[in-house]
Amino acid sequence: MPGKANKTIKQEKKVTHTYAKPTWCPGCTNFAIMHALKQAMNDLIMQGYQKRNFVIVAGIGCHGKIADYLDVNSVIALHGRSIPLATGIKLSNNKLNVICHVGDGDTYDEGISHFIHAAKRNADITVVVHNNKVFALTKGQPTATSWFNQAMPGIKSNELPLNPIALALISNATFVARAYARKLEHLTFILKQAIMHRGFSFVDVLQPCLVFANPSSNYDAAVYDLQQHNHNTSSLAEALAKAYEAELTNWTRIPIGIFYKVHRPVFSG
Ligand SMILES: Cc1ncc(C[n+]2csc(CCOP(=O)(O)OP(=O)(O)O)c2C)c(N)n1
Ligand SMILES: [Mg+2]
Repeated sequence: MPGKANKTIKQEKKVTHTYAKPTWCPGCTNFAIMHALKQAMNDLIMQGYQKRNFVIVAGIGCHGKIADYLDVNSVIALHGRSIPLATGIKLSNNKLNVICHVGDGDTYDEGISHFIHAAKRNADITVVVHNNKVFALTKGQPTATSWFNQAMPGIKSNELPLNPIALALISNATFVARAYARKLEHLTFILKQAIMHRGFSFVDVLQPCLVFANPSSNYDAAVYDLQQHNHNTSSLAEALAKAYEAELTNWTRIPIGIFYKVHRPVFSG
């Protein structure tokens, strides 16, 4: 029956889950990011994107397991090296939509120079950082974004946290956004915008780790959507000012959404 055959093909085109059993902790906010990514890809497939063109490049860490749980092309890179691998994959086949799912330790510690240079050269990839402010898989060491004096098992961070949004902006990234794992609809929207962007798109996702690094502020009450507050996404000055709002208000007001979006020629080798 032609109708039945069509339905089968349509279902196969959608992104779904693999048979791998998730080993994330119960209630881990990585589940929400995985759900949002799946939804974002399926929405884009409805708009004409092809499932076979999505490639996830994951880092090493709790976040990286996302690659095992979704049935799309994926590769898990060496710790800190997802971004150069993703850049190479995109250069080898321009049709691909290459999405890095990486950790804060992975990206803002081990792989920080790759992050800066990929942004600077406008590599045509998407980088989604699961920013839980901790090396979670190795059980709770501080990363570059850990809070000042963040208590962790056996160790304390006594450094001021890095500001990833400001770092992306001064590195000349052409799409800079922040999302929050518990604002699922918004996160899905931002992931879609990032994937659709031509050039280096970056999303820092606030991803509370329930075991090793509870946020020192109440994200739920503090986040607000920049796109509901007349933010001008083409102004670097406005983006930089907003990039510091969370720090300057002691994380009582946290802008989420698109800080900056411009177009520049992409890196083509
Ligand atoms: C080159 C290298 N250095 C260190 C490690 C050990 N290591 C494995 S997972 C991990 C923590 C990753 O933290 P993050 O990137 O923040 O991811 P999360 O587990 O928090 O999602 C570390 C340090 C490694 N595998 N390779
Ligand atoms: Mg982490």
